[in-house]
Amino acid sequence: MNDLVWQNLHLCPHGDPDETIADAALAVRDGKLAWVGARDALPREFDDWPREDIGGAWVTPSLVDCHTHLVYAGHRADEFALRLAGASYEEIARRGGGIASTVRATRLADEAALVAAAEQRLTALIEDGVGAVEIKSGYGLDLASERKMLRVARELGRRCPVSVYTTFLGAHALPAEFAGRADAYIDEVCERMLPALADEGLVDAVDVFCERIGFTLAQSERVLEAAARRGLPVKMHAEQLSAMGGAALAARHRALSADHLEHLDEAGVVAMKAAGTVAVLLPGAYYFIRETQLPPIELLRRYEVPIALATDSNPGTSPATSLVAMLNFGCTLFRLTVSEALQGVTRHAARALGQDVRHGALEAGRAADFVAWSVDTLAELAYWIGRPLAARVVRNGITVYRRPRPAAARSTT
Ligand code: DI6
Ligand code: FE
Repeated sequence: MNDLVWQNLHLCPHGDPDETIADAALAVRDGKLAWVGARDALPREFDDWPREDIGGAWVTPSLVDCHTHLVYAGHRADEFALRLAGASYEEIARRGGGIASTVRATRLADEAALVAAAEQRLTALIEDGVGAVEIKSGYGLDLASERKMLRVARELGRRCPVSVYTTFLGAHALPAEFAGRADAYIDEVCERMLPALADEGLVDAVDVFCERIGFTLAQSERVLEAAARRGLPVKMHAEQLSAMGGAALAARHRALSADHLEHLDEAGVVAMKAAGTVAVLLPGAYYFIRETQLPPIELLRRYEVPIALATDSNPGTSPATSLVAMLNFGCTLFRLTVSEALQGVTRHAARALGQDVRHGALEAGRAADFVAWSVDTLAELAYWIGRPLAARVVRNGITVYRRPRPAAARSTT
């Protein structure tokens, strides 16, 4: 069913603008790519398949948002106003605001309310070209509430035309009931919460916020070890607000990724390179908290550490629901090239999820997940800010989103 040849596309099969096919075709069988290449090389076996003409549009793999906190209740616009009046993110967190305020709201919300709130944000991502998304827990901070968040993430994966990968971030912040007892909370995370949630099939990976306002290196390492005992891949929020050595620790534990990394040093870069750990940069958070310490892009380039970009979509430091906007932020703020940025939201982001066999490239055998863009050049994807660019989003060979054409264009045809 749905066997189809998509033709007349300007294909960028691996998210690398230096590697494109001007007049390409994709043959899709049972939702998977049966063949990818130049249209004039299409094998004879596809001659009598139905055709869908894409009109010469640029086509890339669907984008991968490899770091989000999409599931939560409420928002923090009030805190934003406090920050505009001079308070820092860390000060607000130390006063019981910040993550703790979203935890209070999320604990009170039921699953249906959380699904409804997150589905709006996820829909915005999908209509922006995202075909796979990571969703973290971490606003529950007790077993029942973390379970609720992860169940909501799984439900979003069933409802919405996108692949959802869940990450257990029980060690995101210290819940109020454990004030002054961080080690006891880490016991709870490692010995009770993680095993229970993993047994329920709710956890695809494990993350920890290694930071002055989060958890120490020693506490973070215990979380990584607990994940390893369950055979679960790990990642880490590391070196965001201070240099703690989290990235090197993550690399020692063969982490899929270390994320944020503004304060990463050369030893951390070397360790990440050796371990194959992806550097996930989050320019939305850098922008929103007006960070000034830049991640060490030159070092990452010199050691050829793969760089991914993600939204970090969350209510406190990155209320962003456009991964395409992060292309512009990554290029403008971090001076990434367009090529680095595009590969950062396709193949490197897929690798940061440990899902590079499934997502982030268009090759025979993979899912037919791709986006047709209304741009003349790929550089426009990193150029426009806030302009909807995805004309058509295809998942498993089926169009799941088509951007309505403006009324003026419709009336002339
Ligand atoms: N780093 C972040 O940027 C988010 N979490 C984290 O560990 C912020 C989460 C929030 O402020 O709600
Ligand atoms: Fe984050």
